[in-house]
Amino acid sequence: MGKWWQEEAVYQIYPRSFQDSNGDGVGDIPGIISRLDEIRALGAGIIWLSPVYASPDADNGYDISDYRAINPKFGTMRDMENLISEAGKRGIKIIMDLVINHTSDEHEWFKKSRAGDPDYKDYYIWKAPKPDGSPPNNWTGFFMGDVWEFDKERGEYYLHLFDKKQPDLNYRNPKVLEEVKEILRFWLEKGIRGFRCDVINLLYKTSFKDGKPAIITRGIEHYKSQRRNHEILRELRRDVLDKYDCFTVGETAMVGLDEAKLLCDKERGELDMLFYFDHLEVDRRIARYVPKRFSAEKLLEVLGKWQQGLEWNAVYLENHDQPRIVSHYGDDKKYWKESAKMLATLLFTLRGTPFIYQGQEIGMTNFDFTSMEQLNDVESRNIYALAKKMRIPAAFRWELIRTASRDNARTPVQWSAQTGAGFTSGTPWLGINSNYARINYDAQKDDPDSVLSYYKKMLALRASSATLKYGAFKPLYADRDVMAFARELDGESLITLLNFSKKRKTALFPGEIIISNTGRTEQNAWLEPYEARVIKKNL
Ligand code: ISL
Repeated sequence: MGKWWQEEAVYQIYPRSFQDSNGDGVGDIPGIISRLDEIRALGAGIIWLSPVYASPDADNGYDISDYRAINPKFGTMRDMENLISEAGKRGIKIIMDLVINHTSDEHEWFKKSRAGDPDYKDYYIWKAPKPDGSPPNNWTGFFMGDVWEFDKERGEYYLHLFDKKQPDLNYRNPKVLEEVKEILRFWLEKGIRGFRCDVINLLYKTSFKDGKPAIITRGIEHYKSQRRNHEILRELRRDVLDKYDCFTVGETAMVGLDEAKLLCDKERGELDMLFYFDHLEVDRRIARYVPKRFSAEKLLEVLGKWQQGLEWNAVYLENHDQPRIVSHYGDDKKYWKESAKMLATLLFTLRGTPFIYQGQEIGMTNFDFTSMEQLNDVESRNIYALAKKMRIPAAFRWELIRTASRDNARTPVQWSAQTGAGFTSGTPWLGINSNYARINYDAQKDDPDSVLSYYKKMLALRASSATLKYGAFKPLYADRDVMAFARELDGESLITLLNFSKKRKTALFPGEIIISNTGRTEQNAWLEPYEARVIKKNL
């Protein structure tokens, strides 16, 4: 038996798109409470709640204006306490998003800092302009634009790696870290059992020299996983987290394996696990924006590297920043159901804590928007504007957005075939995919052959199998379309065999089929399009 956060699966909720309870078109905390039974029925024991803190929503809550208050769109502090206790009654623990690289520019700290208040003036990263008035250095940001914003009131530039409404905190100022510790204590005392730590490897900026030439995030070598960043994580652990039964999962931007090994090293005590991105970018260049051909061989190579390189992984295929996996590595048309189940087979047979993103369990697909006006995401809008400036043709620009936009994952959860998809009785804040009449929770909940039922079966299988939870990972075979790997423990081997293509493929690993997405129980020598099998063998 491992720790509780190794035994359980996590369900990520992006609150504004999960369940609306009051008809204002925005999901809310009472809505989440009304769906706890569905999450329990799925088999997840932990919820990761994307930000619900007070926020002007320039980046949908990842710009926090008060860490101790709830965004009124989502409810009240009482609703939040109620959620923690209602979840607890069902055996579900809650972790929150911890966004401490930056705050909102509407946070009190920033307002005071900008005004030059002596207690707050060094809470953020302020620099004088160069003699010609230009920004302090040549860095570029994560949202495809400038990282320096000139503030007239203060007469200086402030740093923002993300949107200009997300100024970066200054971790050279020891007071900032003390504030963060207090915020952690505040939520842990309320019964929160851990944190997903937003861009947690970017906290400390060691130098402000110009960056090396790069297309995006020029300058990152001066602030990614710096020595002091590691120390900060250890300090948070020692002074706060160690006093509670909780865990952390870091979201680590552009992280490499060597860096990750340090961040997750048990003895060092920095993070319990982390999210990397390599496995979602095997068919992409420049983060996720330029396509290249998919290869199962490449995917297995990447997965194998991380599965074997780290003692424990955070395993995921979707989140609120990524396109839907069935539209990405699967087929959201003819083989929608088969490929959604095949990808579930992959997710739950890897070694680590599995993370399911809302809607993934019913095979939700990318959005079906047809124009930029339908999008909300700040990153997508910036990329579109940049591409326009670069004179990239309109059709190509749209293609970029369509395949990679973060809004693909942010359309409301499709609960039923009713108007508003059972998400809202009002006008949804972001368009609902018109396939909701076909793809929805109600249509799947009692159908033993549905994607949802398959997720439940896979979760139950993982829960009952020490080999799937703790067995060693061993790559077995891969080509462009097919992959096979084994999980091995105490003389048992469970082999996952997956077809990522629309073609029939020859492949055979002898043994007993314990689950398959075709319902097949007898072995044969080929795989149907997107077929998945888990095969048991004694070693
Ligand atoms: O999206 C990414 C990977 O494909 C990365 O660029 C990176 O994960 C991301 O930009 C950082 O994301 C996190 O912090 C952002 C916020 O907008 C995202 O929603 C959040 O997940 C700033 O807080």
